[in-house]
Amino acid sequence: MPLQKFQPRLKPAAVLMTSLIMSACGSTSKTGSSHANVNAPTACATLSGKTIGGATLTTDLVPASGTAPTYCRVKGILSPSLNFEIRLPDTWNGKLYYAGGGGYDGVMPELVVPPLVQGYVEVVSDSGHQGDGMSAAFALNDPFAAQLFGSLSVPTVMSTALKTVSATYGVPPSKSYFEGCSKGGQEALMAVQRNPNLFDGVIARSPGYNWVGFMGAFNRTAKALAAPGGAFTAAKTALLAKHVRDACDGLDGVVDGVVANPAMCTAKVVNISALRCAGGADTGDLCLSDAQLAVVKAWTTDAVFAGNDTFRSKAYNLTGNEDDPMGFGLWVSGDGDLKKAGQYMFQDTSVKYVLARDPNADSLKYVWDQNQNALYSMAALNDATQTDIRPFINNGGKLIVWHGGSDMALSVNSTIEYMQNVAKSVGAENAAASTRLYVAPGVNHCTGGAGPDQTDLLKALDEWVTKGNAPATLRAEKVDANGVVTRSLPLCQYPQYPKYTGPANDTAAAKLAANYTCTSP
Ligand SMILES: [Ca+2]
Repeated sequence: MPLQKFQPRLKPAAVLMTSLIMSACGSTSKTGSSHANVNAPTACATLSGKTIGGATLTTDLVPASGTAPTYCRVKGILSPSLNFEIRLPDTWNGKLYYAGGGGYDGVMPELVVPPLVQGYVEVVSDSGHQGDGMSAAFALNDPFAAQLFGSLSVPTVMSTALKTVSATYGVPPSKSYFEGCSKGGQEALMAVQRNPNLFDGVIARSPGYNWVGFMGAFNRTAKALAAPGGAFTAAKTALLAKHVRDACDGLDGVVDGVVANPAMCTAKVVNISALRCAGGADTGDLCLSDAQLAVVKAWTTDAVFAGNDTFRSKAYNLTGNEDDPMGFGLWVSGDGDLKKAGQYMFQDTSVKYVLARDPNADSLKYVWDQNQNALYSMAALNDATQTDIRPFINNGGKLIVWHGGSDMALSVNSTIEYMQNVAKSVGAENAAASTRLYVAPGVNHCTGGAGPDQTDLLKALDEWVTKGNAPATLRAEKVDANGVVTRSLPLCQYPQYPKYTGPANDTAAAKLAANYTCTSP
């Protein structure tokens, strides 16, 4: 079947809110059980007007469109304003797939086609409020909405979804999975930590799990960019990216626009000071001013704040992909117009509506850890930083964590640090038996980028949960608008990276996963 194609739109909110896309070409499961005769029209007829779990359901039959099959769309609202949708397939495979949201949520996630094609019941919600995914305004005067957003919407909606599945098919799902990216990745880890029995398997992609830390890092970088002479135009970003590629691209065995082995791309190798403008003032597009070098320094050093030891965000790597259209300009610099950058917008709305609780507050003058009560409150709501996930593991849960190596929204190094701390907390044996960490080189936030971004993680998770086939090296593909695979790489278990081991100076060979070997750095 054709692979799902993600169409990137050049807005951070859109990226965050439509970031659940993954390729999938697994065959449709056929369970042959008693629910096999409940097709989508029957499901709609069964559920229309019913009140389940406190929500009165409305249904409509959505006809097949493009790659999406016919399905029954069930809508409901849990009081006061938690909107959810349950999407019931024509032929149920007996399992449930819950897709996470993005940003500050507030909108219903779009249909994720591959799980529906595979016969999953699909569940989504707006997380409890309606609004702009780039705005935290909902949280100012509605503490319940803030709690739903932070941690309660998923278990609340799941309670109703499980009852709805049983009412439709006569049996609950045999397995339930959660997958989300960015805020959805936070929702994934939140479920693992606080509702360890809710899902049999969880996929956390590019998780924004350390809300206090990553928003604080956004604030620090924004201040560096706002300093006199600190602004980064697209030309400055292109200069930086090329400098990094020239130094590091070939260190993984092939010059292909992807720095796949960041461990070798050290500060010494990059030697960023070689870009300094003579005298330190900005003298044009061929060098960086001292203020711009200070931005790079902020970007590439850990951000650590007063208070709890989880109030931190790891440094970002220089990847050589800073000039990607979905890279540094979109997320960090705004190409010289800071207030258009995703990170600026997120930290600004967080200061106004969550920390300072003053819509007129100036985030660039706000000291991130000046109000410890505010930080602890934000962490209590949103931080999924617990590392002892033994309740989830002991319940048989399997966790796949994935992060794009060139993510310029959330640092891949923070995710690596979290998983290293999980291993310390649960023990290496538990971690190896029940968790996996993959870093996809050259991939942007959730999707897109120079590197192959598509891997069927749901299929890997399902085979792990249902058959005990633990995932090892997976396969990542880059797919063009026509569904054609244009490049592939092995998706290696961290800390391994795909080292090129094919013929030299062979552009075609460099595009094939078979010519790479997962290698320790
Ligand atoms: Ca390379």
